[in-house]
Amino acid sequence: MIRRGSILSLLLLNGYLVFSQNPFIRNQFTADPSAHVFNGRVYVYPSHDIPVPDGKGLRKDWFCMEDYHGFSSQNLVDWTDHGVILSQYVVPWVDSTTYSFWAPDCIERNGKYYFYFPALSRERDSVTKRPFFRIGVAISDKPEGPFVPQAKPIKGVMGIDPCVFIEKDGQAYLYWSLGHIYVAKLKDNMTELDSEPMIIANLPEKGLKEGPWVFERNGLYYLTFPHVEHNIERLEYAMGHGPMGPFTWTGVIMDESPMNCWTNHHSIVEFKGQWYLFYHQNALSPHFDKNRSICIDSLFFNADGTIRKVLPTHRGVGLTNASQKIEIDRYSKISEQGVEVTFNDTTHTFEGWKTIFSKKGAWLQYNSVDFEDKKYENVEVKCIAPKGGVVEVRLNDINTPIAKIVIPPGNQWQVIKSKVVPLKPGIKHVIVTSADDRKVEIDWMRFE
Ligand code: FUB
Repeated sequence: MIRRGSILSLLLLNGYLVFSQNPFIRNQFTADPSAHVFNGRVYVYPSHDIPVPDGKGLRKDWFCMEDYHGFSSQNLVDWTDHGVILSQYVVPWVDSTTYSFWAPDCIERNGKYYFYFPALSRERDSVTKRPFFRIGVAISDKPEGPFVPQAKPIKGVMGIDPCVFIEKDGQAYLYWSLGHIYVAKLKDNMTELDSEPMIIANLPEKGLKEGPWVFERNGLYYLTFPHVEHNIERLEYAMGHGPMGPFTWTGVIMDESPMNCWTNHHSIVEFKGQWYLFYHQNALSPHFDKNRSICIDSLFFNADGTIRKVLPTHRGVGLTNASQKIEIDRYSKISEQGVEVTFNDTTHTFEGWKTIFSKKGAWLQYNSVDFEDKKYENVEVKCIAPKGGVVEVRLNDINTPIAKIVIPPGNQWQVIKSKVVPLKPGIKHVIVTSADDRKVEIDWMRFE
């Protein structure tokens, strides 16, 4: 018989992660997410930020990336980490002292998967004698890799942030950035240019532009990109009638990071009839914005094809099963006073967050919890209340509390189990309210 603990270890060994909230990868830093749907699953190819190892990388306060992981999910909630899909040490042309595996992309063509990645090459600029960015390709039979790199980078391309788009007629296009945003056709072999690089015109002249992402919807072509209009990047877009434009600057998809992360880098993908924006922030590294974390939120279009601005959320997307840990610190709405969210452990941020209630009536709401067709009898809450405390749990479709959690005084985490009233199945929003002014900290709750 397999015990519950053994199943958990098995899942962890296979890199199984369950997070529908933002950020959705919490055991490592990730950035620059390129998302694609392959074989009915969403695959995300991010950069893999690491804290700069002593004496390594380019600078202590700079990006440091030595490999790429691939992630996939069939529901945007349960994620599989496919492990290292490409390491800088196996690419012959890359200067592996530079830890410069920046934003990648991946595309499928005729059953093969082509992974495009920028890195500082072993070549040196003839004037500055410094390394410069090239873009390489690595190939696999599977979207999860491992990918085998080509011996040389793509001829004629210098820059970062590759993005590949294949038009309905089969023509593939490579986009990248280096001050401007460039486009060129790719040959059928997907490893060589088939046209001269062209600068995409009509984009903002001032302020850094990078990270192009191109997609088509209803015959309209979208060139989306991070741009520094003020002091840090925001996500903007231009629309056109073909993959090479001409494009017209149209608007802002996401404003500057509320956490002041200097970069943002995104992708936009449709999955099961809903469009999603993948992007990054520095939620798990508030004091060093070169250690970033990838997030997802839903994206919507107006009737004329323009994109509605996306507000970054903690809640993210997807349903949370009522019997799984509901991390209420990833709330959907919160009262203005008497409740705050802090890290469980500020030196080990991968331990996540907790919610601290300190005022009677303070509340937060966590949306889209799936109360399946099951009988729930109890709610378990992991909490601490130094002087004791009481919180009540409500659902959006019932006016009276469904559970009252009475927490005995103590300075250690404890899991308190309380009875819940009989519940109808369905998808509901969970609202947690403090019943008095005593301080109560909550890590998570779940129904059983
Ligand atoms: O991740 C390194 C660089 O930061 C990316 O290539 C840029 O797009 C920015 O996100």
